[in-house]
Amino acid sequence: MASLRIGHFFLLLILTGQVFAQPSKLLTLWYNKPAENWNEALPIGNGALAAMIFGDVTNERIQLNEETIWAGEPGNNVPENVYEPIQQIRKLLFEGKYKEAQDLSNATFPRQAPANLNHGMQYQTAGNLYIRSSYAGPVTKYRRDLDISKAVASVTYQTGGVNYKREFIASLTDRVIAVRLTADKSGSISFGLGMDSPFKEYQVQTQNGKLLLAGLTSSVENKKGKVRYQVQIRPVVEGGKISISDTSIHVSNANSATLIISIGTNYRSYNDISGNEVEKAAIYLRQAAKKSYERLKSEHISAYKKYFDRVSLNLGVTDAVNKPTDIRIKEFAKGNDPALTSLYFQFGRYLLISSSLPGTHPANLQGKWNDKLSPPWDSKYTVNINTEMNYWPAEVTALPELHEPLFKMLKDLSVTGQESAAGMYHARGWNLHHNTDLWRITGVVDGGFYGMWPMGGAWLTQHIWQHYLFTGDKKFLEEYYPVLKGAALFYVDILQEDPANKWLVVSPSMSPENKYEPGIGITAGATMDNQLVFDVFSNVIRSASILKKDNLFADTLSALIKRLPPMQIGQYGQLQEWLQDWDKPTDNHRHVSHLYGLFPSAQISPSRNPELFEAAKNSLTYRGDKSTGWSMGWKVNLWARLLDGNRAYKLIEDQLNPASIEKSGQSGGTYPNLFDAHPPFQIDGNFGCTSGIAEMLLQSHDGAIHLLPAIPDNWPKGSIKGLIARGGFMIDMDWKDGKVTYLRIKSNLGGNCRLKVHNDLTAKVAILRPAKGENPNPFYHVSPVKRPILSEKANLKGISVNKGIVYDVNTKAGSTYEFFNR
Ligand code: FUC
Repeated sequence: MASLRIGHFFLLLILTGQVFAQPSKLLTLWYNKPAENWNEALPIGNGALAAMIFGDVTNERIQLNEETIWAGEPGNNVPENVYEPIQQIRKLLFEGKYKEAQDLSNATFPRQAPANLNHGMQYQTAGNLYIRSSYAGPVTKYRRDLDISKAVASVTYQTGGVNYKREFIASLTDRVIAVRLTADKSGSISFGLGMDSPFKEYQVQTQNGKLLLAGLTSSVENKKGKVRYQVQIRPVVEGGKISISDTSIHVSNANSATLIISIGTNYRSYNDISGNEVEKAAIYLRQAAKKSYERLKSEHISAYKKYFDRVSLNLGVTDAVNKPTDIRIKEFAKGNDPALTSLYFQFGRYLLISSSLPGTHPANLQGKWNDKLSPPWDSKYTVNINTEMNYWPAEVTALPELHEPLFKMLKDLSVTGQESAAGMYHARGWNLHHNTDLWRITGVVDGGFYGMWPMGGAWLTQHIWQHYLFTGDKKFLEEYYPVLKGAALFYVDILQEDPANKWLVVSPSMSPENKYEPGIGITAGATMDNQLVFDVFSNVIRSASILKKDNLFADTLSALIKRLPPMQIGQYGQLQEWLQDWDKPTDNHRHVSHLYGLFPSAQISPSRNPELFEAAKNSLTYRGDKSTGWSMGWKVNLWARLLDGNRAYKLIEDQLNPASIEKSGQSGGTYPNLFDAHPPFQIDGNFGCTSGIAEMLLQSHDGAIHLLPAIPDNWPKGSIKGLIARGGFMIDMDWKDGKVTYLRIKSNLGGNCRLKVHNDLTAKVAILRPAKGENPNPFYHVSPVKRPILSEKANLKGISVNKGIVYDVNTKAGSTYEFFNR
């Protein structure tokens, strides 16, 4: 039977009495051979530590990371004496002298960092632990897997008549990595431990039964490498014998062994590296070593499940689930493996839990997984899309606590960013440009073409407001209000009056990384900037009113909002990317920045401004589908917002396409370990696609909870549990043929629950009323944007979207409501 849908599947269970596919099987990545390269290895992590498991039974490699091992030392990278050139660039832009403006920007902010500056530091690997064993006979029954329902990786194999198992966890509770080696015959476990690191200088030694690796990070540009780190590994062995040499530890004939791996650095905060790496590593190691492996593991699993189990997704199960994961990726295009999509969705949640726990740093370009000293784009924080995308799934897939590391980073940036705001722009408030790193730099990175984008704070602070909309947490809003206000204050001070239309615009800036003429991207009033400033100001106005403070400042912002440019529809019926009608329908640039207004923002809607909706669709159609991994991840969300489930699904297919290991460039896909390929590996595409799948099932940005807004033909039947809608509504739903067959809503905050569906619902208890007027629930208030300006040449055809049936339900905080297909 080629295709067993879930309904038949339970029948099969009863008939055969076999456990064919239990949840943990559906949530396991598995392979029948060791990883041949890093993109086949399996990631584990606890936010602070991360590891890649290769699974070679004779020479296991565990590649290790600790989140604060970065090149360099504290310090910002704000250039001096750039205010006057920036004024000059503004003037040139308003005079239409774009090439001169770009040339001056390139000269002011050179591509190579000048001697007294830097373009951000590298996130660096700690090194590798090797477990070396030799076996007399051949190894059979090999299996390597990662169970993301528990966050446990394992390798099992048989040799010499003995069954061996190795298990790997990055403990969420104890800040260590633990490796457990067992066998079904006593005295069978023998291995040697060794370590190395790609740093030129590092020391490996043994001390008090521990294997240690000590290192110092790299000096780059104007910064000295000052992060000291130490990896400490303690083997805890039952039976057998341990022998210790200067640089390695050997265990022979043990019954079982646990390796506890701890890593400490001298990092304390972005401006303080006075910590003691040896003590820090030792404290965590000592505490963890007091616990049995079984206890470490069970505490880890329950801490992990607290997050992971909040959401489950079932898109159907076919016998494709019986194949190894790498084969499933190769065969995904056949269209008969819906469970790979749900695995990929959950893998995104797994990666966020494993790389961004409360108290840790935000997930960087590679989450926390990196085997290099100089990784692609330094594996830092690129904030003109990538860092934001990492956090798109946080709220909707019920992981709001994991947003905290990003918020903490914003607090740091709201301090360091005052240096760039004042130093470069003579402005109050704070800002950053398109990159930051462990040291919270806020200056221009990679020169005056890519780097002249002063909008980092504008985009990142959207996450603060969105967290409030999903959780209704006023204390949080109060705590972060100064960060929001500081971001707005910067734009109050830097907006410039465009002489042609008297609009207020950001200048100089760019529509991220795109150009309108060969080599020229610098601009005034890019559409994305106008949308971002609109959101920054709106968020502060609404926060000030919720928190009953700062009336005057809110009034100032309201006056300024009226003077921002409207969105414009250009000659090709497209949403203009720039203030001028410069878009080319042949432009397939990976960034789709002007569509920020469609997603993640909520400025473009089929009911409120259908012309903009149509123009956004035209723009996305011109841009095409295939691109970098993250670009395709964004497009899944965008097509979902355009209510086109089949097109969104097509992008998922493009994403779940095998990526070749060697390639780097503009055509993304998926590696055998399910990591997203830019290529090379970049984690944002994983998170973007997870968010996109959620957007296909549920949206809550446009005045209502829209259920099944973009359901593709390939998902005729399914169920989702635990997604979150704005206003704190938790949604469980089953569907069939595009109709909601069962719906359960838990209201965390109470208030009006406006539901938009595509079939009649009925309820036993809750009272469903046809919706009337604006949604009175304040979390569903949408700030209205200006009417767009249309080019005379724009030939819009009008759109037709299914308006659905809209209900209102009064809800009480803490109550649950059930609905059925009528
Ligand atoms: C942005 C993108 C690149 C890459 C880099 C890390 O600059 O344009 O494609 O993802 O970030």
